[in-house]
Amino acid sequence: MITLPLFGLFIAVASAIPAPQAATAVSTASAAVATCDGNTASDRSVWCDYDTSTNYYTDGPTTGVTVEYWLEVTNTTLAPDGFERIVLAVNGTVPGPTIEANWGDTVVIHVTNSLANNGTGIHWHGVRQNYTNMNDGVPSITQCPIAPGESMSYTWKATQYGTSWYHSHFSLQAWEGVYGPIVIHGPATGDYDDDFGAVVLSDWSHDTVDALYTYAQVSGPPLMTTGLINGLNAYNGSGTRFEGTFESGTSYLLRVVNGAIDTHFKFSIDNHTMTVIAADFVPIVPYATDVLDITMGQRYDVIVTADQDTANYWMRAIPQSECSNNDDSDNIRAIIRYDSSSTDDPTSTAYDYTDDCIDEDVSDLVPFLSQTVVSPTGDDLTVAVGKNANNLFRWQIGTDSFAVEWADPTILQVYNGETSWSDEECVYNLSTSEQWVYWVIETTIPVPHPIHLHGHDFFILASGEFETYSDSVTLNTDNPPRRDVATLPTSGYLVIAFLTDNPGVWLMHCHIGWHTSEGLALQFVERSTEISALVDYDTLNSTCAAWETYTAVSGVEEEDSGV
Ligand SMILES: *[C@@H]1O[C@H](CO)[C@@H](O)[C@H](O)[C@H]1NC(C)=O
Ligand SMILES: *[C@@H]1O[C@H](CO)[C@@H](O)[C@H](O)[C@H]1NC(C)=O
Ligand SMILES: *[C@@H]1O[C@H](CO)[C@@H](O)[C@H](O)[C@H]1NC(C)=O
Ligand SMILES: *[C@@H]1O[C@H](CO)[C@@H](O)[C@H](O)[C@H]1NC(C)=O
Ligand SMILES: *[C@@H]1O[C@H](CO)[C@@H](O)[C@H](O)[C@H]1NC(C)=O
Ligand SMILES: *[C@@H]1O[C@H](CO)[C@@H](O)[C@H](O)[C@H]1NC(C)=O
Ligand SMILES: *[C@@H]1O[C@H](CO)[C@@H](O)[C@H](O)[C@H]1NC(C)=O
Ligand SMILES: *[C@@H]1O[C@H](CO)[C@@H](O)[C@H](O)[C@H]1NC(C)=O
Ligand SMILES: [Cu+2]
Repeated sequence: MITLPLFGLFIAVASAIPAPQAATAVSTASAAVATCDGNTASDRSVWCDYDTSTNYYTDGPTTGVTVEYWLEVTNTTLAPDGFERIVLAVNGTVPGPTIEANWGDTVVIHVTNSLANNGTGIHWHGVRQNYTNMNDGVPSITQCPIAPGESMSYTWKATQYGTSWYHSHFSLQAWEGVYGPIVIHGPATGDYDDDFGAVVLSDWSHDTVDALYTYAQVSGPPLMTTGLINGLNAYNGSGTRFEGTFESGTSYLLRVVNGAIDTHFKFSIDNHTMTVIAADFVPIVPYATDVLDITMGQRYDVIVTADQDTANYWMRAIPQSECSNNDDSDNIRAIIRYDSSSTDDPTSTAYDYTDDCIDEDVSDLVPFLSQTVVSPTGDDLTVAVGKNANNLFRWQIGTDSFAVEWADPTILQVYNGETSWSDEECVYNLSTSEQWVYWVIETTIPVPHPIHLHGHDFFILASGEFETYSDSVTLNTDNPPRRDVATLPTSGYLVIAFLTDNPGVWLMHCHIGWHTSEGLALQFVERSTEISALVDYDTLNSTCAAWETYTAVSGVEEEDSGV
């Protein structure tokens, strides 16, 4: 049992917050709310001595509390949608246990790889890893893969608050089931009564993604069988849907995460309007919507009030056919019940929507904490696709398709004084500190890509669909939307900027699993001269040594980009 001490008030999480949803059972959500002095249902903006106006990039609480988790990656058999298959899972469930902490806590997570035939490495998606680059969990970049039978501990401070997820960054393993929610309790820009907890959306196939990768490389994205909400769905007459209970009159904070390999969802709850209060780890000025666009890797915190008739309602995650390929699009559903004793299926009707794959409108995503981008300098990066010598799809962003070695992480190379890089390592050297950097990311290909940046939130200066970037495009530098995943629109452009305030080796990549594996990534070495001092060499060295020992025996081959 983990205890989560709250500024002098100690509560046992296990009794206050329900266990993560097991993939075999129906779960009803409704979590206790963690609060700090001043934080009440009628004013969620306050958090002890801090509040939603605190500049969390430079300031924030230090609780002195360490929350510790032990996670085990295993090979098991589950039937998330009623169909049994091999899955790789964290602690035997999909999603794995929720990592919970308070803003300002130190989080320590011990990860054990109990798989026989894969390495692993867990990335804490969106977590800034402020001066803790080695804990970013990316094999080939910040560590060697954790070999079978081995463990590695990750330590980071929760300098942000809100919702995210952790997932394996080894090969396609995340989408075999190695993921789970992250909840960092803190203030909020909208008021709510209860914390509903995470609502993790994913796509799902009856074949493993490792098996589908061959097809993906030859023919493009495979058709997915269905999708899951919090690891559950009913498919073809079997399986059980996720269920949640609403008490009439109560307002709930739902923490929506898109953990899919290749699906842009529109998320909605029939008859209910959502108030959106955070985009990724960035609190925003609240706005209302009935249907929410959420692409891979993105999160939205939304408040939903149980203000409708006592009935059952569908919660829906609808793959958008413009960019997603799913055989069960109308059936990726969960149930919200006002009367928890009811067992009837809802009869509610979906909101209308237009099938497309664009982000929520930038005019709605206004960060509550205003920040300005000053005199950025940068580069133009083109996203393109081709076939390699073996006639397999390879994507690129910038000059080359990304390919790096599991056994030779960049951070170790920097530690060892390396300063020259091969083309396919796609290294950008950002040596100046506290400088605004921008990248114009462009594509002429009619496929949108969710672009994810490690180690920073980025600022969205401009974007356009079916448009070519030119110097006449106006860049919005005055409190533009800020987050860690944004869509490079279909045949369009995305201009992002970020501040070099976090020394380390960081990845920027497309969050479509197939594309990451096929090379749509780059890395940047930020303030390289400061990196060695941040490295825990013993951990890096022993993880790599164990990986070398494993590969010498298993002969495992790297058939992807290495991330
Ligand atoms: C990030 O780390 C640096 C260096 O340790 C520290 O000065 C800064 O206060 C940290 N930022 C936050 C928000 O904790
Ligand atoms: C996960 O499983 C490990 C044992 O494999 C156990 O020690 C740990 O408490 C579990 N963690 C959670 C959060 O359930
Ligand atoms: C999981 O177990 C299956 C069946 O035993 C095996 O074929 C597969 O290689 C295992 N996967 C990993 C990653 O260990
Ligand atoms: C991981 O294990 C799966 C079997 O579960 C296998 O198909 C796949 O090739 C392995 N991947 C790597 C990179 O070892
Ligand atoms: C659906 O279930 C029926 C009856 O059990 C079975 O015959 C059929 O193969 C299943 N279809 C799919 C697509 O799984
Ligand atoms: C949901 O909204 C529709 C359209 O406004 C309405 O016809 C229906 O009665 C509502 N359902 C319930 C259960 O209130
Ligand atoms: C990055 O560029 C700076 C300035 O030219 C140089 O001192 C440093 O060694 C370079 N770092 C890497 C890792 O290439
Ligand atoms: C680990 O450290 C030892 C001793 O310094 C060194 O011989 C070995 O090459 C290192 N291994 C790796 C993988 O860096
Ligand atoms: Cu992509």
